[in-house]
Amino acid sequence: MMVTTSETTDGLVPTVSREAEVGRMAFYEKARTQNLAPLWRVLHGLVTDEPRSGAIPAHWDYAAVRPYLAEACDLISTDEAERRVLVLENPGLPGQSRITPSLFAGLQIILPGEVAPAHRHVASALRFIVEGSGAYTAVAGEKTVMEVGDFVITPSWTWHDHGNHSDKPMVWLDGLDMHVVNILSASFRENYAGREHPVTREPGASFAEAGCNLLPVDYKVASQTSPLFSYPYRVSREALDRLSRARDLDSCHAFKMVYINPVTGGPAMPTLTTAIQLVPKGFSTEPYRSTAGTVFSVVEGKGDATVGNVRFRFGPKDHFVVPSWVPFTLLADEDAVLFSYSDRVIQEKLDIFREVRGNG
Ligand code: 1HN
Repeated sequence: MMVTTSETTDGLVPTVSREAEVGRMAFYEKARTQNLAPLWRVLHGLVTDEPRSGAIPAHWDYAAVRPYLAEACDLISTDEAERRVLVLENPGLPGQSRITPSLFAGLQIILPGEVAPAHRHVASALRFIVEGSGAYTAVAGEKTVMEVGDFVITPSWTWHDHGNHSDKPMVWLDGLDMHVVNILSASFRENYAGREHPVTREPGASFAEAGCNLLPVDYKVASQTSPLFSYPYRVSREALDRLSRARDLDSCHAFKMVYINPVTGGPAMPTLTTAIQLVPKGFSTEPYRSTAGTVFSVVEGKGDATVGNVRFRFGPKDHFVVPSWVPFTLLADEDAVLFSYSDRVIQEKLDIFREVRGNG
């Protein structure tokens, strides 16, 4: 009997019959001694008809997660952990520190008085603030105070440390591209000699330089990452509010804006597409799917998300993931604001991004 692609689920996708394979096993074993392997045994698993990410739809209710963050604080210090992060692991990819094959997501908690020591790495990171007020992150010698809903960038290979001088814990979502860096075997990291990197710039210096529709006259673009490393929520929230009055909503995204690098007009980060969206009360988005698996962090509002066959409620501080090529809809009971990130920008650079609007 011919075994076809769709009948197999084991990753071994023969284009040939299993019976005929028996007579070839000795050849395969012999070939293996010369580091040779037959492509025809794996071809359709390597080059699939459609995306097969292995990631499955998943969601993390903040009410369920928060006690684990608290318990982690009792069990380990930031000094010992370096970063006290609980990884949001996709249940379809257990033990791999992945929320999708290409994306890392984790929730980091830092207590009053703690410092997460300075280090740098090739992987770029984003922070999206979930709980607390007034802790700081220092990036390349400039401190930024963080508030709920702020989006903060740690560009590749920049020294960064975090500290909490407030009187409450602070929690944020960490999104990193290290899985992409690692598949390209391009990872480096190092610790800073001291716990904290010296502060060399005034707070707000980057905002003055690049955040006011002005640039220093001889400004030179130094990297593809936005020099604005903090995008405060009060600014993005107001933009969404005004946009919702100025434009018609999009049937699949309602009001969705991507964070950009104001110096280049390109995406804020070279490897991660980041966005903030408003789904107005009572609105239900049309089904949408794309090849860019996407992580969501809910800021405001409640509603229902349907991701493939999985339906769940979402509310503030919840997280969920929509894997590549899985259709999803959002229905808001109240005005809902969601932050999201994906690897879309990489796919666009490679000319491989695909999306389908509606029930296509
Ligand atoms: C990292 O350096 C941070 O700097 C957070 O806060 C999360 C997850 C994996 C690897 C490095 C940080 C991280 C991380």
